[in-house]
Amino acid sequence: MADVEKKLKDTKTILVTGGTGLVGMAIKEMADLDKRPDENWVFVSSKDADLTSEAETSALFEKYKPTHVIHLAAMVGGLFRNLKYNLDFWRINIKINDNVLHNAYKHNVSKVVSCLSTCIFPDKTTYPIDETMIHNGPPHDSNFGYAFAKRMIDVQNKAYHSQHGCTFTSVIPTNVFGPYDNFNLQDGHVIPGLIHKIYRAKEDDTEFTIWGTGSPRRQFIYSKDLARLFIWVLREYDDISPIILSVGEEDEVSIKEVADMIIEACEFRGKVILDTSKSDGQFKKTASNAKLKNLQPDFKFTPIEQAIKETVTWFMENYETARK
Ligand code: NAP
Ligand code: GFB
Repeated sequence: MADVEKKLKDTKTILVTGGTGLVGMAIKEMADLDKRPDENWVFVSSKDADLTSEAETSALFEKYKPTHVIHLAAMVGGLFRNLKYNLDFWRINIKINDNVLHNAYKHNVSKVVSCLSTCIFPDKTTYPIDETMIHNGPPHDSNFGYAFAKRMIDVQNKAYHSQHGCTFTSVIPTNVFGPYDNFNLQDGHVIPGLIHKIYRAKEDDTEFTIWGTGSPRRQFIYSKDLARLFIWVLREYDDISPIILSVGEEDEVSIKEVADMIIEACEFRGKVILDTSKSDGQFKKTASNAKLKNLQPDFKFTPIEQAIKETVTWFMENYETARK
């Protein structure tokens, strides 16, 4: 009996908020591939609890009694959704983050890993950007609501640590893409948006339109690579200061270059247009992954062309059910 009790006592219950999204689904796939006997993973969405509600968040924590939390749930979107709804991005994400972190504290969760983003860094900055620079000036104006809400997670983590000794930390992913992304043309990010547009250009035999000049630069991380790194952070990284999870500066590509990779992956032979009437957003947000490389020197990222091909294949095979 003692053995069973010990096993139960040592079992970690890992609650993943935002568990049905792009990043959550990738973490689920990677956790399933690397099962541990002492880990019980629970993936939840807004159907399980609307985390803007304190009561629903508290009931969720009561129900699952998590020992660990990966906190992904957020109002998320690409440049054009952020341009339209900066107030909502601020209000909704502030509520979700306060409810999740305060319930994690109240329910004695031993570790929380939350999610920031490389787009929250100061717009006027030196490059490459690193983890120490989050609060060194205002973010790009296109997404200030989201950016300030995300920056407050870092403040909250420091406050829960200094007042209560909590191990609440965060990761700072760069732009993520992969299966289960949001392919909605207005609200989604650039890679799913371009994949959806090229799919429709092929179907309707029309031209393929890239918004903006195509010259802004981004570092893109495949969701499955991010998921493997997230699981490592949950298991091994106990510093409360954030860690950037990104490909290297040398892997930064322009929007036009990534569009060309998608054209190649989709074997599109039609006309390509650059609609320069649309915003370019932030020109670049080049981040350093030196801290990650120092801790995980052997980590291998999936080559972007392969990751894009896998994402295109997933979208075509799941077109009917994909978020679009
Ligand atoms: P996503 O695909 O839009 O998924 C968002 C998840 O959050 C969904 O499971 C959604 O559940 C849940 N959610 C949203 N509002 C909620 C609410 N009020 N209550 C409960 N759950 C709610 O987003 P993602 O791209 O996976 O992003 C995950 C995390 O990574 C976010 O914190 C985001 O800020 C961060 N991040 C993303 C990127 C990127 O490029 N995608 C880059 C850097 C950081 P429902 O579907 O039920 O609403
Ligand atoms: O992924 P994205 O929407 O967001 O990329 P950001 C926007 C860039 O891609 C701009 C160009 O330069 C757009 O002009 N682009 C070209 C397109 N075609 C398209 C298209 O069809 N759809 C979209 N969406 N863009 C976001 C932040 O910035 O980064 C969010 O606003 C979030 O808060 C995310 O953190 C990671 O990379 O510009």
